[in-house]
Amino acid sequence: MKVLVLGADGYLGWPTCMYFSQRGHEVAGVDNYFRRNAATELDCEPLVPVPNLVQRARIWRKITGKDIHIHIGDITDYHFLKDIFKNYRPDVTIHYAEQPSAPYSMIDYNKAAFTIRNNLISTLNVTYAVKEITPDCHIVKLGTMGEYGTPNIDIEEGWIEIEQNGRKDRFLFPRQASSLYHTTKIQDTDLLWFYVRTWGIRVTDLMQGPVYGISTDEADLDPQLMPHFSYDEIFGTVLNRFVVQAVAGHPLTIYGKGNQIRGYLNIKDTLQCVYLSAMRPAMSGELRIFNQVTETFSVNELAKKVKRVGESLGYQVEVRNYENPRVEKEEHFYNPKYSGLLELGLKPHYLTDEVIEEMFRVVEKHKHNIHKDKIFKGIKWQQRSCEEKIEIGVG
Ligand code: USQ
Repeated sequence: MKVLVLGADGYLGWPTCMYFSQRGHEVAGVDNYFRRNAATELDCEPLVPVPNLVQRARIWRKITGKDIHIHIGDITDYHFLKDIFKNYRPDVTIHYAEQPSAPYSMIDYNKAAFTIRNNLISTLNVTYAVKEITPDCHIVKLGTMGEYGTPNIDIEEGWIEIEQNGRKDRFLFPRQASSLYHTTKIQDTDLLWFYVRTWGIRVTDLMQGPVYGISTDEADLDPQLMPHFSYDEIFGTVLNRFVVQAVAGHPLTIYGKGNQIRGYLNIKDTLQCVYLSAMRPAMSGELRIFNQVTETFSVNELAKKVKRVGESLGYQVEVRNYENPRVEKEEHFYNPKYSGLLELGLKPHYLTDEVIEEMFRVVEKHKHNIHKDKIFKGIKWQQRSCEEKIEIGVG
């Protein structure tokens, strides 16, 4: 297959490029370096500095003899994207090219406007390029479990049948997110559903939970092939942050009561899920939705696991409840269904103590890169004043 990965420089994008390439597919990766530039602007560099995308593709070729074609540019520029489609003609486009952070989207007006513009226009452009140039190309789009929020009913896999006054119909499952970023993902889903109905394109929308992990089979071939692994409050996901905090001797930062439950998955399983989706495409005129998680935990449960493993390795791990900077429910029902990807053949890597220990081992090697002051700045969903924003150094 000819695979086009949009957002190829990110935490998931680069491992995805290598995963497909390793399995014999032709891969092209596109990125505008948003994530690198934002990390520099906001002083939140990843744990391990990674070479740029062109350099990583060169290292990959040296090790495996395989090419990954790189294009640096912004897919919100339609002409740039259209040219790539015209020249490359992908069979599948994996769309990760979005601003992926909930805290980033809540910093201020400009970041909110950027998130809306970037995420919605990039999705619009992908659908247009597919329609105009490669109508049969399957779009695999990364959505988020956060689209559903935390409703007081079971979360179905994308769709729900509703019976009302003796009549029935099937709708997108109700969505109500708790950040502007997550809200743009709801809007993406709506946009895709509109174009699926109208143009008959084929789309898989993956509702992914927070991802953890630093190792993949391909990344482990060379330290320079590692993913962007963030531990800061803006781009780091909770379990990755907790492991770094434990190694750094920083208290684990539980927001609020810590009873927030989410569905999690190992980065290795993200790769499998995207691969399985690409190999078994949605049909023309189908918006196929999978809930991309392998198990659910509360924040307290994650902290407990990290503390237990950390202490078995000789660390003193303190767990602390911080005033929750977010507006989210801290006690809620949570019961998502997630059988679709298992039925496609997903073999989950569950969160065992051994997996957490392996994360500790990698983080330990790069301990000297941890800046404790990047761990918690307190980006609030409801900032009280401009002064407060300036204090946290992101104004
Ligand atoms: N949390 C803490 N302490 C921390 C960081 C987070 O208690 O130091 C809590 C949050 O309040 C939240 C939960 O942990 O209740 C998950 O937070 P997160 O930062 O790991 O994940 P989130 O902001 O929801 O976003 C991440 C990815 C995003 C993806 C999403 C999937 O950054 O791209 O869409 O996970 S989901 O959460 O299912 O919507």
